[in-house]
Amino acid sequence: MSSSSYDYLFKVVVLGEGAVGKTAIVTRFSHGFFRTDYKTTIGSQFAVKNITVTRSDGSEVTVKLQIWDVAGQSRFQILRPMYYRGSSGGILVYDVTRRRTFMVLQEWMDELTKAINKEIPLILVANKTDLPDRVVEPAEGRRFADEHNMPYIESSAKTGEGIIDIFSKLGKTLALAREAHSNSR
Ligand code: G3D
Ligand code: MG
Repeated sequence: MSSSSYDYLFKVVVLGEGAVGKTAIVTRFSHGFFRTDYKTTIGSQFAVKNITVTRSDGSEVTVKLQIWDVAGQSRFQILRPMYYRGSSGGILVYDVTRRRTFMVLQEWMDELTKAINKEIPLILVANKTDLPDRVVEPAEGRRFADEHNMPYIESSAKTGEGIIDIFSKLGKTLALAREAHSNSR
């Protein structure tokens, strides 16, 4: 199927502190490789990729995800609300080797909610699980995710662990919610 053919299109934003691995996750998902030489994201950029979602009756829907990789550095803070607009879902990323990136998750959620004036489905991603110097334990991440009613996924953009799962879970949530909504009208 060509990538121009799809049933639903959703804008997804990737949030989190600088250097947690947002660009690495998006690159790994959309191109299937891990690079260490790309530049710090300036402003924002997006990648587009189709995924296939299977309904409970076994039929399939093609979901096109437009994934916005928003710059985490505070000097871009003033621009970010503009990039959040129109997003249907979000991926909230922290780095398991840096506790600070976990402590500020609520601030990222608040910034997003404030910019778009509503709550949208989010997925919590604990990235860099391949590194030996992990400090944020899985139970802590899972608790935060439970408290905010979102799925929790452990990932490594380096090994690829969890990467496809992040996008297929979010894409499925968004597609099925859209269908439930249009069926109820
Ligand atoms: P950001 O987009 O959130 O700012 P980047 O983060 O994707 O630019 O990643 C920041 C650094 O972390 C990069 O290293 C990148 O290679 C590394 N990184 C991202 N994800 C992982 C991961 O899952 N495992 C490991 N080991 N490293 C990861 P450099 O050295 O290029 O700055
Ligand atoms: Mg980046």
